[in-house]
Amino acid sequence: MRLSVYFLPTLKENPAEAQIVSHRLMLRAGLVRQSAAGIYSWLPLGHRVLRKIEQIVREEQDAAGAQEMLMPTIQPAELWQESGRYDDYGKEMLRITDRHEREMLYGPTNEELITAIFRDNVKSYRDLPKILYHIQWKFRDEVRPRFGVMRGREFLMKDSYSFDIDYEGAKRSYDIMYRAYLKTFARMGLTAIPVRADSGAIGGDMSHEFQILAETGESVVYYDAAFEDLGKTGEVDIEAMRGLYAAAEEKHDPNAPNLPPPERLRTHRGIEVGHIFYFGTKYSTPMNATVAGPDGEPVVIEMGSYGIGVSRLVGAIIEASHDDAGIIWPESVAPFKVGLVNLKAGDGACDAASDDLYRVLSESGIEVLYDDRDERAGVKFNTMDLIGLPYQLVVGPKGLAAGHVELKNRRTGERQELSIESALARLTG
Ligand code: P5A
Repeated sequence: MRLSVYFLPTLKENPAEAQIVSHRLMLRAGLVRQSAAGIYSWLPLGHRVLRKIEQIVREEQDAAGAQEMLMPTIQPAELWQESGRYDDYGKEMLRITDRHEREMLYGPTNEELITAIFRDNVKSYRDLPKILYHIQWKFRDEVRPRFGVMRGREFLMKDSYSFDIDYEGAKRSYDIMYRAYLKTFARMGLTAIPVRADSGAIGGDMSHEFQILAETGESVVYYDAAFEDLGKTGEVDIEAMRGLYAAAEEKHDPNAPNLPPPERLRTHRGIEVGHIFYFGTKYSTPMNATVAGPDGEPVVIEMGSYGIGVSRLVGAIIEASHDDAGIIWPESVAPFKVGLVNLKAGDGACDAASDDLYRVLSESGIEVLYDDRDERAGVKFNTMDLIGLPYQLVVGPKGLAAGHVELKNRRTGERQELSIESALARLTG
């Protein structure tokens, strides 16, 4: 993509309305624009990141055996009256009346709808277990939408739902999602700590939140310092994690048997990027979702639900990975891998070399954002640092005359002078 034609409205100044660094950077780097309180448009650069995150989530759900589908954003009120949550959900639910005076709502979550679909279409225990998921916009009329996409009113969620014949099966499904979540977040360069949590409005007996440590997090978590070491290895040792103490503030128990000694007990603020629930028959009983068991008798199905805040993750990743100059994208979610900077647009040699690099890299399947604008070098470097692409490939007249280009690693700041061939090999290898 050539920057001269790309829609990338960056801001020099910090927007006054943004209180936390990720929100400031998302506005400054031209990722999003607010359309109403807690409701955002995703501009091309932000949209690319959102889609990358979504794709990692999708691949790990598919690998775990979950099946993707797509439910609508608008749901009928009747389903929520069946489960009993229509009144409970209160003002957070955006209620809509259609032209026939039917009560509808913009879905804040999908337990009711998926339970109805399951009930109407699955008749035998032989069809279990199943895990279904979709990635769809949700609406929650939060009292205090804030921190940009972190606590929005409209937000993108991946929500999965598991269906099993008994508790053992449901526990297995829960563990499958628990593992898939750790892998998912690790692929985004995040260490997520699974903490025991309250199940709130979703309900149920067992629940874990996946928390990213960050000063700006809205939650407080208690955890064993050993989690920090597990994160550092880059490998996720799930068995080791399961035994370690980690709890949300409201679940913190100073008498828990696996509580670490005081010097290893940490407390920190966290951002909740995922939340999983086992709630048994909370929805299947009132909604009468049963299948025929082995003896032909109806059995009420056991369920769980599993959410990931896809749009929140964009903000959470920036909170975890930035410096004073801007965003530092982990390669797996970066909108482009390389920012190609032509330091002297209009100069015959620089244009020819840059155009050539752009073509060769693009043909090798590398995503390149090519700054071919007629701007000062300082402006170009600032833009690149702000938008945080993993590599910057800089083509300037002096270097070219000496036969080299410069490759900068955004994370380490390391710069190397390389021949064009070596730079290409480095980026495509
Ligand atoms: C689990 C899937 C549920 O809704 N039902 C379906 C269950 N869980 S949850 O914890 O309420 O939400 C799941 C994840 O969605 C993100 N999230 C939000 N992101 C941005 N703005 C919001 N207002 C918001 N509310 C929830 C979180 O990442 C949460 O873990």
